[in-house]
Amino acid sequence: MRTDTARPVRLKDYRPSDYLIEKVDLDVALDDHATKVVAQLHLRPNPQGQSHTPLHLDGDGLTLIALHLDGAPLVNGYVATPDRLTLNTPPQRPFVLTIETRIDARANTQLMGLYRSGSAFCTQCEAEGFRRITYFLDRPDVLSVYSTRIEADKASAPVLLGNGNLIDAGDLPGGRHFALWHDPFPKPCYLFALVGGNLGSIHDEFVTMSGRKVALGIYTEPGKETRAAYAMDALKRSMRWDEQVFGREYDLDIFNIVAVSDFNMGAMENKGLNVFNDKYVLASSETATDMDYAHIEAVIAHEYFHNWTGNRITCRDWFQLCLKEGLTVFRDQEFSSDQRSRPVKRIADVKNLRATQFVEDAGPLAHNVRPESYMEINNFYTSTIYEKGSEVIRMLKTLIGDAAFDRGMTLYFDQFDGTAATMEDFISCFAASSGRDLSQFMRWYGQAGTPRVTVTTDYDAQAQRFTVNLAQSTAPTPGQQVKLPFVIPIKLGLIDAHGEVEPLTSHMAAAHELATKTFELTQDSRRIIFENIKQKPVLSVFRGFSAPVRVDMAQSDDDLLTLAQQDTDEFNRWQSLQTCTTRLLIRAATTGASITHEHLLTTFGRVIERAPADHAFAALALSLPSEADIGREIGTNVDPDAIRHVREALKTTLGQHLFAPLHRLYSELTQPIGFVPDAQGAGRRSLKAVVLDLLVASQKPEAQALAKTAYTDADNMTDRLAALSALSQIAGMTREGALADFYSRYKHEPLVIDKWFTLQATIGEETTLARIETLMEHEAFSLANPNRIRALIGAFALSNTTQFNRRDGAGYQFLARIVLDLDTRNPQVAARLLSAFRTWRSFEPIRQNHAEAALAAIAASPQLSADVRDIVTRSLARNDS
Ligand code: B3K
Ligand code: ZN
Repeated sequence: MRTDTARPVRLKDYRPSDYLIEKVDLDVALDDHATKVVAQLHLRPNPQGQSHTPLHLDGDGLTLIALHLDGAPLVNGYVATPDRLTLNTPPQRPFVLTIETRIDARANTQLMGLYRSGSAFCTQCEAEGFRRITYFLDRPDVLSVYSTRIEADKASAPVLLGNGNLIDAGDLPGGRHFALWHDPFPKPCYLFALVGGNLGSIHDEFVTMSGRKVALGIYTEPGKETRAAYAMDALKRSMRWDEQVFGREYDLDIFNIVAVSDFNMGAMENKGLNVFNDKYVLASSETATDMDYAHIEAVIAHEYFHNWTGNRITCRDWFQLCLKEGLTVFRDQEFSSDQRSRPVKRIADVKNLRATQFVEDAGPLAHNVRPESYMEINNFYTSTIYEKGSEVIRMLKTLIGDAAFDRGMTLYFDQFDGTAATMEDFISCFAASSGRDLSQFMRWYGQAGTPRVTVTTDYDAQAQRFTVNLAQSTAPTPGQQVKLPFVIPIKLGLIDAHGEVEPLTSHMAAAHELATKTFELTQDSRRIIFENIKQKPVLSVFRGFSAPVRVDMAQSDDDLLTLAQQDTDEFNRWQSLQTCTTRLLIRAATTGASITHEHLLTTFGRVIERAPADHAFAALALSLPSEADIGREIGTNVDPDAIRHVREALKTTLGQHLFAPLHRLYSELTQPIGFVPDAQGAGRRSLKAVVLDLLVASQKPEAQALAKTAYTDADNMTDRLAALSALSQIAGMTREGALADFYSRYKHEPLVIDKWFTLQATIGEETTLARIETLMEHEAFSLANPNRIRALIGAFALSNTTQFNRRDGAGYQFLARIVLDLDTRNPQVAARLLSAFRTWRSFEPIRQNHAEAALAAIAASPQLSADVRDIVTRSLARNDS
């Protein structure tokens, strides 16, 4: 564990490296406790750097065995510690440094560098894991050509995989064998990977647009390889899509994916050898839900798309992380939109953005899409970098138009291929392609926080004039008190009794704005006047969520419900109903107002009537805002129990009031159709789940009987889990019986048991914390496996609003204990769990006090990792520093 990173790394201190490593020849002899690594680094002074400086190579917990300079043993002139190797006066000409280290992969519980997962050795190097394998210039702007020779015992590790193409392989004496891999594309060391072990596999082929054959392989735990078929299909679709939409072709002869069960995050885009959390590869209708399939498709695409956005063009430094992540999320979102339903995908993405990024932006961990300093880079793989990073690119596309966006992307690929680039490099391509000055646009990268846009309207019937007033403001975030105005694209439309008002005319708007109906707010405020509007219209604003902002608009409930039924923008149809429901729930939770609202009930009734036309959309429309959504909108002095109470009450009201139509719809939806994991089937099943949930919420005994039947009769995991989830709403023996049955059915399927853990961790009852403590003793639970931790403890802390935020503070104390324990083993996962405290200041004072005490208890520990120290320090800091 590194505890020595007490100084922040700052963007403004960036300097090119004084030395470059052009070529790396690695020889790795795999062994459980003593893997021998011999690294030959072909170094030379960097003409762009300073000369005659010492050479500092990064290390992390390394043991140096031998060191040679140009083939001769080095006896002095160097200092080696576990964390650094320094050559005081390195040659000022090209030279070769040969470094031998030993690593204990079995003892590696951080899962960074070389470690064991199941029957294989594997690696994870991003962000700074390569330095746990050998001493290196571990920074993304040092690009090298790698050859990797891997040697291992043939019986226990028959499969040996590396980056690039396979050059040679063969048997060795003593039951050992080797493979030699060569990757011709210069890359930073964070993209290095190797795998060696006993793995099952499936194989396929892809012919690229220029006719080159690529051998595709997916490797899994032996016996599970047939479950990689959907991932393989998603991979081939991703490869084709990137050719068709971005003109990007794959560049090596081989593309391999390895699924492992112990992994700190989702997956990793190592060149030609992606390593995945098996959760994002393995799927069968019996073990995976539609959501799992959709995630697999998205993550497979994401990692594949990194080959161009991340690998061919990488980041100059870690401050530019959004250069690859924001852009690659944008690309995978576009891919999924093309493969499935675009509006449904958009709604899902926006829900996720608000649930993760808006929350981050409103609390102590808020940071720029391009941060300016960090203590621990691993804590910056956040929703702000990823999801907001993608939104910023989406806005850019909206602002400059599709054609200029496409030309800008092509320019970017042409100009920066093979380099380590910056955000300025990227944006300069779009400035060139659109002829626009994008300097104000860059504020999206340099200012944190979610802008708030206030919208008011005025209709002058006499003058037939409709006025829209827009104003923006952004609250201070840590370290940033003053915010300058952003460029905010606002897509809007006007709806009257006959539908859309068209064409729009305004003397306040530019011609291109009227044509695209995308208006730009670039100052603190702006007024747009529409003429010749014969009837008072309803404003539909931020269509398709055209900017990642919060909107304050005093629209009447009736106007919102009109939009919910009539807006031609599907996103806003969904949004308007959500906004109206959220308002009602907030009024009820904070003032005790009634939750019965006739017009709202009728609108839900209409959604049910229209559901057969678009199942997936109806499922989203019928889902109430989550407890966290409501809390986020309240913002301060939040009482999660009050929120849960009114939300459950509304569900019951809806379930009872609409029981008959819901029941009819449910009967239609339960007609057997067979399981196909496509958007259509998934939409139908998601609607069935939402309808069942509302029926059960009605508290009618016949509804519980429906859920029991649904559970028993289910022929796929999506339906079975939905039924179990509906049953778990009701405390009692039925629930406990179903949970026990589920465990006994799936006890040999760790990824399914994770769902079982999550379901129990998210029950909103006071007994849940005790249940979790018991489950931690369960044979299926392990603090060594990140998926198990996230499924049980992560789900509790991040998704169980009432029980994690218990008024007696027990949820906070529990998490603090786990974080301290886990920190000694896996700091990255511990820090991620700790980020559950990011909303602590939004609660009422009693909860705030408990949360602060729990954070202070963590901060008081003398033994914290850099990861946890960073999160706890920022979480406790006052906002005004
Ligand atoms: N680039 C990796 C994430 C690495 C996280 C390191 N802590 C996966 C991805 O975004 O595709
Ligand atoms: Zn990524």
